[in-house]
Amino acid sequence: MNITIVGPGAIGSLWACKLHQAGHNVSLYSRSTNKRLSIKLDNLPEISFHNNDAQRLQQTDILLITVKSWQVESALLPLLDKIDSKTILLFMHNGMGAVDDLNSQISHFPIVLATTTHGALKPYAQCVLYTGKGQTQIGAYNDLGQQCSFLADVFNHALPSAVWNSDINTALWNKLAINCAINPLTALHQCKNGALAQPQFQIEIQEIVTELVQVMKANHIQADEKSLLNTIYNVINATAENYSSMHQDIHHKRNSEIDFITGFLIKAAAKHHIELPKNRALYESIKQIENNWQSEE
Ligand code: KPL
Repeated sequence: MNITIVGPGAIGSLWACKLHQAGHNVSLYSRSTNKRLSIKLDNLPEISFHNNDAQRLQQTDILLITVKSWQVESALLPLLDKIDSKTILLFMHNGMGAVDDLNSQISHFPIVLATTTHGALKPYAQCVLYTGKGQTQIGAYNDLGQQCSFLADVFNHALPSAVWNSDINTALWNKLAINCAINPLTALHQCKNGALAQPQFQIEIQEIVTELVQVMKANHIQADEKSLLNTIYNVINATAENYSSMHQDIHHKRNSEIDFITGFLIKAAAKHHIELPKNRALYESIKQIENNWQSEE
């Protein structure tokens, strides 16, 4: 298939290499002005991809958008009049709400959402390391997207395991819950994910989860405090040596995804008049750090 990856960061680069190895015709779209970009996956020989090639974009079957949630709109809007209306838009990022914000402009395309737990690290521009095996769940966002369940086979063949989930919204809410618990705390305490297993964080994590479950239930997402806590501690332990994406963003003074993680949760709660004192405090602390850099500039 012809696949274009918009935003070859760590996860985008991992998929670019894996889909290329699986025999697909992969090209990239990025901020770089180079016509070709090379990426080396682990110790394998580097692969040279076409970058920002309008003709390849026009012929693309799948547009895999792996930019950060707050970059989705600015990365995608300029490409819309350059792609065929049958092109599948496949979004893979942390957080929720970015596609809702754009929906009125893209609803005529098949739209598919994905969430992955594969680990990838991009230590420098031309290199990506596959740091942890995970699972990818893919599911339809709109009616046209319902016809795209074959994508699970395409992605599973390239990098197992990938499954089609007919209730992707629940999968995304569960990933959101994990990110709400781990990301702001690790960014504020400047620690690895594993540090959150220490007893001093237990009450805070419990409070975050109690609020999450209230909002999930109000949004008709099945949620149970005990099993959600269990899932979160499993991720904390499985990714103990990782720095969360929000920790890395804040550490490098980049915009974080807080508006699409805790911010999305707060907006969803407000629709049901639910107060979230713990999550709101975390949201405001991260926003304050970001605002301080802006006023320094
Ligand atoms: O998704 C993640 C992130 O860092 O954004 C987790 C699951 C917390 C792993 O680090």
